[in-house]
Amino acid sequence: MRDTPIYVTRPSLPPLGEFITYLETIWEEKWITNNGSFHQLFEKELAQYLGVEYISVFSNGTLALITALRALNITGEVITTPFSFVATTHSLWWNGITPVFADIEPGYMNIDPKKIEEAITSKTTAIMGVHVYGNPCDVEAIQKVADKHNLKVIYDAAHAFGVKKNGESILNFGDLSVLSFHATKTFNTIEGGAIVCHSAEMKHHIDNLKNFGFRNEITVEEPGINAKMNEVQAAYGVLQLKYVDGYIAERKRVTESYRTKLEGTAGIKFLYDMDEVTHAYSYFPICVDPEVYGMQRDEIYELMKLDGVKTRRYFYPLISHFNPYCDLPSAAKELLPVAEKVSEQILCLPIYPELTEDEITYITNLIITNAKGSK
Ligand code: T4K
Repeated sequence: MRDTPIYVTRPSLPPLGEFITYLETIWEEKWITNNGSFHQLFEKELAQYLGVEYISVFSNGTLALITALRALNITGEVITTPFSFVATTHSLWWNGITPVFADIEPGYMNIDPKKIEEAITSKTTAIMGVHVYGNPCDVEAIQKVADKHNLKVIYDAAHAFGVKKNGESILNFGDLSVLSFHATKTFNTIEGGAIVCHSAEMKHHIDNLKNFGFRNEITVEEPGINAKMNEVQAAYGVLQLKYVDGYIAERKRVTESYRTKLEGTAGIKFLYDMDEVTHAYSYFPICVDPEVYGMQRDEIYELMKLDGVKTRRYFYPLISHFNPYCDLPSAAKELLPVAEKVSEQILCLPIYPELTEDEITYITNLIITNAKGSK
């Protein structure tokens, strides 16, 4: 048992001294929220870094998801994945939309475009996919289904900061994409999020929505919300952009080290690589096949916890098992066999830039020595 636990993640913090300099500027300007200068600078630099044209930053990813649906006026039913963080489906609920769960494909654990088509009814207005662990959904196939049935496409891209496919930002697909900058993410602003859109008009609309719906001092255009990012978060974000490439490089190191050390362990599977994808290495998920590994995922999870390694079962239980959603017809287990199985086998190992090679060896040894057939 270790003296200090190894958590599934630790936030990447920018140098404190530099951050204090930024804070001093905010203190001098006495402009601490409501589209201040750091907010404006952050949006500009973020758009450049991500390779997108229009971005609106938010106080967190969940409010950004809720606002994205509102911005597109989505109603009725939306087809989505049960294999995600619960905020994905909650954002539908908060808009009075009925979630319709479709199963995932086993390779990347993202929503299966074939299952989307089967779930379409006369009430369907949109598809909400999630780039789980930053692995892109099959965006081309999803767009094809959407075009055929005249549906909007929203991507929950909470895990997909900086992810590119064939050199193109994954955030440029679909009608809107939503990021999270929560403390646990590859890129964080403590709490935070953003919506990526494709026109100046839409950005203007989203900017108004996150500011109570005000168009100007005396005109409220629509019922908006307060989801603005404050200046302290935005300044922190501007600073983080200077360091994020380093964070990603270290996460890549951790990923490669895990792969090398765990390669060939019976019953442990990695997610497939996508050759054409530039990753953000947000998570390091493995699948534990109990028949081959000789132990259930939950057993190895508990054993590792006892040894001070706090892995997480993202995403278990499935969203479709949670109280608000379990009675929906689409939540029936027999309709979601792949998601049900994956959710029983998935285990996310610790990943963050400061994770040392010794710690990685400690973690992988726990997995290897508990495997069936090892001494
Ligand atoms: N869509 C998707 C697909 C998402 O994954 C998320 C968020 C969202 C939407 C919503 O975006 P936000 O509204 O959050 O911006 C965490 C995060 O709270 C959540 O942001 C994230 N997904 C989800 C996957 O994970 P928990 O309940 O697992 O977090 P927690 O507090 O247990 O933290 C995990 C580990 O991180 C801890 O064991 C220790 C470490 N940690 C955490 C914090 C907050 C630290 O070392 N320091 C810290 O300050 O949900």
